[in-house]
Amino acid sequence: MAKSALSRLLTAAAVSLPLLAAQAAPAAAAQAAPKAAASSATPALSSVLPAPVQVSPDAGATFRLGPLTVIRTQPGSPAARAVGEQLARDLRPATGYALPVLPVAPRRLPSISLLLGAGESRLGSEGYRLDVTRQAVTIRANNPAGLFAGAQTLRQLLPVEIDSPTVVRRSWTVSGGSILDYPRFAYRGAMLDEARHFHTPDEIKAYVDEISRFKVKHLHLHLSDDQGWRIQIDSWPKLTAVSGGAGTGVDGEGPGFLTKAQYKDIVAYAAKRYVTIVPEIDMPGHVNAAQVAYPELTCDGVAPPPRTDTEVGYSSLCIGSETTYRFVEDVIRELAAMTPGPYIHIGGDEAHATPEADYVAFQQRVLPLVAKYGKTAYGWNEITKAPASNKAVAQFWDTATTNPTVAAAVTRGTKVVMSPANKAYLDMKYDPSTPLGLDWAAYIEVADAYGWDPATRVTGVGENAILGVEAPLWSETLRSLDDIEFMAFPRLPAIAELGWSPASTHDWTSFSARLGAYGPRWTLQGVNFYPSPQINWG
Ligand code: TNX
Repeated sequence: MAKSALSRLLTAAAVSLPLLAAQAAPAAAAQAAPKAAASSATPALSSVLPAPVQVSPDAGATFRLGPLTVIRTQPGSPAARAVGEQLARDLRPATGYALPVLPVAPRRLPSISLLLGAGESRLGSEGYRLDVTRQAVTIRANNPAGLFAGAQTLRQLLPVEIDSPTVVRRSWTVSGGSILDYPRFAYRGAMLDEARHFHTPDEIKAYVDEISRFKVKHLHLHLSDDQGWRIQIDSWPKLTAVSGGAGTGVDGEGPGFLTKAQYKDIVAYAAKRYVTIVPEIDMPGHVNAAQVAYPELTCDGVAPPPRTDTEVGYSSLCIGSETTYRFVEDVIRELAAMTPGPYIHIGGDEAHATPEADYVAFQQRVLPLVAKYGKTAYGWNEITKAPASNKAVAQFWDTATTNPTVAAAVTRGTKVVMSPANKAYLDMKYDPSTPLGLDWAAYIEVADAYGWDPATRVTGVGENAILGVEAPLWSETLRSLDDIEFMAFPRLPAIAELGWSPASTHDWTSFSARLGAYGPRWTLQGVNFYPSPQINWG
């Protein structure tokens, strides 16, 4: 509602301005124009989410994006060109400008340049340098991923109306100066639970668009659980035929699953936004849906009833059965074959129905299977009970700040992604009045999501052990994209900033001001965000 009202207003403003200018007395037009057009100022160079490493403003050097602006990309680099084309597609709707993408910029035309060969090793593979002068915006990076990150920064440096889906007549200016920027952690992720409620390929793509603006680089898809199985596996077709069918969501909703073609299409779509898909098949617990489809995956061979409630911890694969490992290997092989990213997530959480020794035996066989198919094994922190986890990535979801098993694994080489449930879980309610979500770990307001440091959170799990952070979104209570957005925003940018920005920039006053100024962008994008009372929305 707010979205369409605002876009109507903006459209009306865009249409009425020339009329005003033509009809009214010059003095009246001069008064009306700035009021209607300048509903927001040019953002300061320091207003970016997540906070950049270094910002050096130059008050004398405002850049003006105009109808003649061209986007120049590194000659000979199709990837740089693709980032330029994407940036042009992002900036055309609101500006209405042509923004041609060229390998050279004609002299004297204002240009946005995306250039490789930054020659600065500290920028790494994702960093960038952004320079704004009167004539040009220049983004330099070592890799196309850095150009994409710089382009996301540039979008935020343009006035908020740049996120309008329709043309807005205003002056498109960027504050002068330089930004030097690169991530603190390599892994910055979000997770979406496809199993409890299925979310369509279009909804997943929309989420990819929304998270990639904040330099989030991984989307972990939780593709199986007790209720449903959401990814096509050719060698076990009943997984989706039965457990991706009607009534397989929480409360009997559904159906839904991703075909291999849809999955590959999502992978390719995400890759264009420098987002890597991380698929998860949860085991040896959370497998009721698989056992409904294939009773031979239970120890007694009897199919359990389908489940659409939200209980956890009651199902287990049959650890002593070779059928189990044939199943697991088939699934991992097919998943690895359709996943170009480096990780296969094998779950491993809440296996309360699997005896401890069996759990370890299972992981000792399964963790190496992921490596056999060329991928790095990734699992919830319980996998650190198994010695084979020393080459894996463990996702810390505990609410406690000590976990000796995880700390011991770290000394053996295990890397950790931090997702403490009472800080990083996007499915937790903001407060008791939040209509969606759960509250078993905590109420998580924006200040709680932002108010922790991944490198000091857990005893014995320091900066060097940490691969990064991830914000999981479990979907027991979430159906639509609106629901997803309401829980993810505005907390996702908080987690993104903990993953990207140097610890030295951590500051609630700064973060909350930048977040507040971002609100109107979500409104213009049609993103349903929670208007937290902790934030002064711009
Ligand atoms: C715990 S956290 C789970 C999920 C639930 C979630 C709800 C974790 C690894 N497992 O099965 O969906 O809580 O917040």
